[in-house]
Amino acid sequence: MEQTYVMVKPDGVQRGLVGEVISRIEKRGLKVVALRMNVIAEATAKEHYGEHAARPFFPSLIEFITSGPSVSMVVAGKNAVKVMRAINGATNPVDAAPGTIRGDFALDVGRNVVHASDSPEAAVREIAIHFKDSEIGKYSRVDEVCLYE
Ligand code: YYY
Ligand code: MG
Repeated sequence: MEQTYVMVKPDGVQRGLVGEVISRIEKRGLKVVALRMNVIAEATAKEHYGEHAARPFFPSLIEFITSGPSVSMVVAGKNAVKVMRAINGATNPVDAAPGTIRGDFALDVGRNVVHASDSPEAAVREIAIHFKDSEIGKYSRVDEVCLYE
């Protein structure tokens, strides 16, 4: 099963949206296999968002993402990377469709509630930044027999 890295950002935590986000992930059939709430260290945030280091929004992005507790997850399932990006919606909430997390709960690109890896390669990289192998659980959902053909 494919795995992806998902974060409920500090705005999502402070707005009480952790349960809403996890609920959408679980209802879709994806499986949460690792979960932690913590304040992400600055160095970790810079590594995580390294591809954006030269962008003008980088300093404010790092400041925001380390400003309070966030929730990190590893989410597994068939096409988990692509499905999770679709659940989150477009980066800028103004372009995010209703029914997506960002389309339902956000207005500003810098306060878009959630993160998810944008490719399988990025997922492997990001999972390794945030979790040890031993922190990733292995279990079956009892509904997998119905979810998968
Ligand atoms: O992967 P995703 O989160 O959908 O978007 P990215 O293009 O990777 O940007 C990461 C993060 O940076 C975005 O979720 C909000 C923030 N950001 C911003 O504050 N201003 C921008 N113009 C673009 C991105
Ligand atoms: Mg991204």
